[in-house]
Amino acid sequence: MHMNSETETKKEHRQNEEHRQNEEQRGRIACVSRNQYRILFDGQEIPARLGGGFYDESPERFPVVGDYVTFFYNRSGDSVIRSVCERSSFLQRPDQAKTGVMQYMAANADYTFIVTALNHDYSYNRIARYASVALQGGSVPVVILTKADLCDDADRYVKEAETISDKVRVHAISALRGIGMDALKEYFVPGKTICLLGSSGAGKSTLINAVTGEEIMETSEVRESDSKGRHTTTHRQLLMTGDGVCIIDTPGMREIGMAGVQEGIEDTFSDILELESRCRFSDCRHKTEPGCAVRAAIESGELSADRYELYRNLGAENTRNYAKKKEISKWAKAYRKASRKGMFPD
Ligand SMILES: Nc1nc2c(ncn2[C@@H]2O[C@H](COP(=O)(O)OP(=O)(O)OP(=O)(O)O)[C@@H](O)[C@H]2O)c(=O)[nH]1
Ligand SMILES: [Mg+2]
Repeated sequence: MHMNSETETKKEHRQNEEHRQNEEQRGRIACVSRNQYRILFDGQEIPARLGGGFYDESPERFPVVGDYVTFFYNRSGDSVIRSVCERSSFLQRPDQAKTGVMQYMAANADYTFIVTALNHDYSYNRIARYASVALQGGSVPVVILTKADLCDDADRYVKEAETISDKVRVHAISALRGIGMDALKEYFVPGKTICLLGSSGAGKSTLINAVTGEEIMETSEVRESDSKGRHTTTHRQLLMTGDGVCIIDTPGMREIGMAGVQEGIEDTFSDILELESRCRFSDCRHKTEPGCAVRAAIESGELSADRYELYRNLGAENTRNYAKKKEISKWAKAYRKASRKGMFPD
């Protein structure tokens, strides 16, 4: 009797599995390594690869970590990804080789934590860059100043970082000493996704371990002399906590270039845009024109000259990279077209 019911359960399980295999399923990309994907599905990670439908797609249509995808489930091997669902946000940056090609970092992050340590790592300029990328991508930027236990003057940095943009909120924490962690609870809400970006050694993985209460991610010491990290996290990884919060850990970035982020920059520096709109002449270059609201604001101290210069520089960098990207995508399109026609041997 006992044996029988066990066999029945097994049979039922097998039938369920078969049923699931033949149906299209929905899951979420947990990590990507070259053309190997891992999908978070039914509480576990399963291996997957792209279906043939992606052959003609442009690179930004390929799945990235955080993407919701539909796929054909394969219990005993690679599942096959059919399509990428519409993204609510998309974080991207130009590649470090400065070829104008974009690197697609993460999709569907509700919040982007801009993680910066309160040591040599802290940079007003870099935080403004990350904020522009997050806003451009449709994700809410939150600045997390880590290692507050090592800094005598954390409040001064919080105040300064708050002047970067009225779109960013700033928190100083110490994941190791448990300082300021309560303030982060409002972001770690079931169903929400948080992506952590920042330099190597800033404390991204340490923060994840502190929040989850487990040593999920590997961490390692920074170099004494300049507080630089050792690139401990080597790939982007989506994790789901027991209460259903998704966290994306990423490898530390050396720099974050500006490309395709004009609106993000304008959003970050929306106060400057507002000033520009108040100039007497609509084509004011804010140099010698009379009735220039930007110059007046700098003279009165309402706008810092450094911040205005940063806004101009980021915009100029973005325009340069945009021209390069356009040129490259023209070539890439021509190449794809030619290879479809069989003009290139395999
Ligand atoms: N004192 C102090 N040290 C911290 C804090 N947070 C992280 N650290 C230390 O900083 C070092 C680097 O932390 P990680 O979490 O590995 O940094 P990461 O940002 O994940 O670095 P990558 O994976 O290389 O991008 C470790 O030795 C941590 O213990 C903190 O709040 N206070
Ligand atoms: Mg890490």
